[in-house]
Amino acid sequence: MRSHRGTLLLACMWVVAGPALADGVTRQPLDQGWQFRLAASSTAAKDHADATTWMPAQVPGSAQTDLLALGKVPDPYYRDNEAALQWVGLTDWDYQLTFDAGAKPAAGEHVELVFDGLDTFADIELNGKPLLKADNMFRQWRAPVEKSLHPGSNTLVVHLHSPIARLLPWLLKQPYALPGEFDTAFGDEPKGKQTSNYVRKANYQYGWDWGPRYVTVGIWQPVWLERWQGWKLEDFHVAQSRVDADVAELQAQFDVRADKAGPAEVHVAWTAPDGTKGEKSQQVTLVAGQNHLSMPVHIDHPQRWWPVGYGAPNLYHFDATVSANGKDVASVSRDTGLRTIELRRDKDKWGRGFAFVVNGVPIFAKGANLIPFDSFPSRVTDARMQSVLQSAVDANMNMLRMWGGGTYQSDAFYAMADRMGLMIWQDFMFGGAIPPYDKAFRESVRIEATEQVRRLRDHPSIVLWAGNNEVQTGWESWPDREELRKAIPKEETARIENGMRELFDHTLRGVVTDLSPGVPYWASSPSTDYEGKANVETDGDFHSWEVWSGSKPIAHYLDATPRFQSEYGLQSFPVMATLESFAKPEDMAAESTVMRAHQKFDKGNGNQRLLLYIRQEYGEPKDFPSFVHLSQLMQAEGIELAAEHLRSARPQSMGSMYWQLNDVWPGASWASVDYFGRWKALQYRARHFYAPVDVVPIRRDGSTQVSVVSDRTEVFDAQLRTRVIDFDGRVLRDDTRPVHVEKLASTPVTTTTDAGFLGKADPARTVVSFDLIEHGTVVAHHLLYFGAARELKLPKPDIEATLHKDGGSIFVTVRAKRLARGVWIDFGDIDSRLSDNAFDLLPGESADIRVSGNENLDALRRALKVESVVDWTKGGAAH
Ligand code: BMA
Repeated sequence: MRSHRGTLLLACMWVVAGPALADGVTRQPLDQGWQFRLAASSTAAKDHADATTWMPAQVPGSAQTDLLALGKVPDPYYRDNEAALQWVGLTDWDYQLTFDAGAKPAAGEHVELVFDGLDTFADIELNGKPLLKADNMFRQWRAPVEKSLHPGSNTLVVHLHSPIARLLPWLLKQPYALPGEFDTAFGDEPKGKQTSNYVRKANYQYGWDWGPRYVTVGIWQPVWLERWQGWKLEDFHVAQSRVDADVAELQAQFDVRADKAGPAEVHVAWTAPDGTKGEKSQQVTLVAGQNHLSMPVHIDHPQRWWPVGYGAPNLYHFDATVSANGKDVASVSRDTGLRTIELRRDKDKWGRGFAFVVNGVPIFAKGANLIPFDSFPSRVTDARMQSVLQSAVDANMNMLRMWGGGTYQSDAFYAMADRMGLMIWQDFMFGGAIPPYDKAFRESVRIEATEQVRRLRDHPSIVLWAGNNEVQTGWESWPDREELRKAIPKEETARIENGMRELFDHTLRGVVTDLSPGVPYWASSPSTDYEGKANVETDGDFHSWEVWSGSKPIAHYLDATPRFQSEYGLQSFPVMATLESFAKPEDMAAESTVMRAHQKFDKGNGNQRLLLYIRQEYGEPKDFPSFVHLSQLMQAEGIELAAEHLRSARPQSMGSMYWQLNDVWPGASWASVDYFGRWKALQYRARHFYAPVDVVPIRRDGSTQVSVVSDRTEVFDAQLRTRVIDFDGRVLRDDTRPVHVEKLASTPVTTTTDAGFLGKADPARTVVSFDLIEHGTVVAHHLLYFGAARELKLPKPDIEATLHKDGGSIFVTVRAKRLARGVWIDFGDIDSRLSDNAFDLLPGESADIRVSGNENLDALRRALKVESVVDWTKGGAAH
């Protein structure tokens, strides 16, 4: 029966070139030979007449990137070019392709034109006849074309409408506009009249507080011509009803479309991570039309998927095949991981918990929020995503939240996360704007969610689906929402509220519960899953923005211990090399037009907020590069405090996800990895504060609680060495005590007053060093100061730095005579990743830092620069 595997009945039936994919479908990619032009009907046609003739285009792509490729618009990320490109998103564009469809479709052959993604309002014509209308960026669009396709040459035209131009005239006639997120800075919409609420399109493209306004228009995903006959395997899914150490009870689920009823066989073969194989088949009777078939599969002692740090991210490979009349007619392959996910919300003395439990192990989530990788999604490569995800793993993160104001990511993204053991908290794409309540909108979202959950549900990395970002908390607490409620009739408020409830509590929850019941659904981030108010410390997840947005000092992070802090953040500037990519020497000032244009918080005023925090912690920056350095250090030290506070508060808190990991463009933002993948100080620090074992001194009101946090699943014994040292290197105290470190816990070790550490020593010239030692090795290290850096008498450290090769690797050895705060090793324009950076050096201490990415020792030597806090502040060193 199985002897025909691999020789697909359908693959050879069709003449036009194209890869024969095994689901019973042959796909002809329509990605070459596209042209585009500015639609003659657009008002912009007058000013941009040269764009009204057909020009070569890229699919997938956008009008913006196509114009850029032709040199018709300047680099959208350079200086303040953003304003000069706005017209593109306000214009309608036509895309056209002439393609060869080969011979006339055979009798009974199904031919469909498939758009994996259209951005966003599109009218499609095939050979001059209307074929399809699209209005949702996150859906796939299909149309049967057996009847409209010509043998040989065919012409496909996609008319794309500017979403703003299309919606604004309508919106201006409405009695009110639903509150959105960020108003345009370019006058293309009146204040408070945001069209983005009313369209299913990536919200961040309308401008965010970390990114520019580039409202793309285009065909942003691949286009195909699909053909099949007889049978099509529309979906294959491995549902997991029980997974533990003993057994995995699975259902191999096949969705088969059949042209006629009849007997068939479904077969599944799998390869376990260790190479062990298994298979199972079942005779079935197909009906004509849709068939949903489910075959139980039992795997003993499954090799389960584990998040990074807890075991191997094991993946099983499944090959699913449908055969009929003794021949294989359709097959697909899937890699999936077997694991259970529980969102544990036990009632306890602090309220109600919020903990991810994977395969029965409660996991403290350590990570950050992900935003899109670029303003222009189609130019994101797998290599760029891989590098950002690898940075997360390298910094000991285990979870990332794919935030709701962007796009659902590609299959490749989730496959990488699967392989790296990264857990993904996946928002549905709502960034904070209040959605319309009409049924048609909700139905469009339901279809979108159904497609996305089906596409992604076999990825073990996805551990949560969340309805939206900040829609509920925004509605409950933001002033513009409050104003709207006052301005409209009560019944209208009720309609808006019911609409949101319907969408986020029922529609989206229903999709996840039906299609991916093993993964929890959460109505909104932050929320209590519609069991009460959103954004409370005692229940659910929490976004903490009083520090930064509310201008509260960094120490305020210690005043709250939410159950799971899914957002909190501090901004910084990226390194000078990144700034040089978009700014000229004369732009290198915090308040220059260009630097303000790349600072999106509070319409460019964010640099003042940065300065506020820098002054609070370090004092006045000496010059612009110093401001950049200090912004990074301030961010790193502030987030470190919050993250370590949360980790040490385990199990009251079970998650720390700072805002934000990455950037859409080069500029000031909350990111720890910049647009070019360069690590800021925070990313280096995260590697320490998210390490599996960390020693955490938390100082409050003159008293310090030292805890050891451990993500290990076994207890262990260690010693805590405590040294009190003055900034010149005099050791005032050195003692060691045993510590029994609990597993998956925070173990309190001591509480000591400042006087207890210092005796008569000067708090402004003294540091405490904690080393956690296991079997003679330091496994965690932390310093404690008795005041903000500006209150300390930081000495001139006299740092020596030497570069040398050892084996195949290059190392830089740095040594400080006196205490050095925030040491930053820099190679300017030479891109290199260091094994550590942005660290403090104790007097007389040295550190060997591995340099990777560039092996040219001489060039590195010439470029090497090592500085620390005293080099960046106006006051400089104390002596
Ligand atoms: C959060 C996010 C984003 C925003 C960030 C920084 O609330 O959800 O909308 O970019 O804060 O302000």
